[in-house]
Amino acid sequence: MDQQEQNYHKLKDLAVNLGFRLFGVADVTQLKSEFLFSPEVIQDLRYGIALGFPLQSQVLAEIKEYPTLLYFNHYRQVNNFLDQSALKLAATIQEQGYKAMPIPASQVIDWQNQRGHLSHKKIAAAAGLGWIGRNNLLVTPQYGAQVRLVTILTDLPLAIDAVTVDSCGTCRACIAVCPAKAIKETPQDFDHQACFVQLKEFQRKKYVPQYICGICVKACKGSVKESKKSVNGSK
Ligand code: B12
Ligand code: SF4
Ligand code: SF4
Repeated sequence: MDQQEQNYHKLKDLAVNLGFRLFGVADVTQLKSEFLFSPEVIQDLRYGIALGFPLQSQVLAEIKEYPTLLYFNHYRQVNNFLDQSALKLAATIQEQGYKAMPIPASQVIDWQNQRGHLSHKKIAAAAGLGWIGRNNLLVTPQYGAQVRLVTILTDLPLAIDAVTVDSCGTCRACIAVCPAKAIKETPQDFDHQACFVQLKEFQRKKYVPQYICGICVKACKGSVKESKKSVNGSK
């Protein structure tokens, strides 16, 4: 096992001990031009560590035609877990003498274009955690789209995961349920604007105080049986 693989396994063990359920590593060199950071701050950070934590099915079960307050609290708690745990992992990397930048789970930097510092979904897809589904979300074999994500950028040399060959296949479960009709045959045709209008409407009606929904998340279940769920990756 070379040094990069050793680092990978050590970090994955730490991530699992912190409670993360999904772990993968991507080379982000080709993705950096899309990141909303000064280039000099991220120039040495070649690796994107993609981390995921699943949502509770019973919380999603309560969502019918609009997002619930229970889901809103759950969304915040999972974000807190992701941010806190990514911070701990990043601190461990820094203590080993490397750079590590935990990226907020859910922070908007550019309000006009509704963008975060970087796309967790895109890095998670590049790190082999899953694929971008028809619903425009990261879909995993274990949890479907019922997972939230966080990323750490680092220069700690790590083994890189392979991209998955899985896809939505013949499933179209999310298309029919979307109240905004935003979900189409391919993620490239996803209607971001229609989705955003719907989320603003949910907020205007005071169902939840944030732009969330959860309907297409609820529809997108993983195909792996509960008992078989485990932290991914065979490295
Ligand atoms: C701003 C934001 C929103 C905005 C706008 C979203 C937008 N413009 O895409 C609003 C409020 C509308 C929104 C809605 C939702 N959001 Co949101 N949002 C974000 C946030 C904070 C930033 C997203 C961003 O920067 N987008 C900018 C664009 C350029 O990037 P992108 O959306 O990833 O698009 C790229 C990829 O899709 C990729 N791509 C497209 N097709 C393909 C195909 C392939 C093969 C590949 C590899 C890539 C690829 O190319 C695109 C351009 O680079 C992220 C957190 C983060 N920092 O990532 C959460 C995030 C994307 N949201 C999330 C969720 C769950 C939701 C909602 C379900 C709301 C909810 N929580 O109930 C809805 C889902 C809407 C939908 N079906 O897409 C999760 C997604 C988790 C997952 N499993 O994928 C994230 C990652 C938060 C998290 N920490 O988990 N969101
Ligand atoms: S978040 Fe809601 S409105 Fe947006 S695509 Fe999913 S189901 Fe449709
Ligand atoms: S519900 Fe089915 S079609 Fe929609 S994103 Fe998930 S796997 Fe793909």
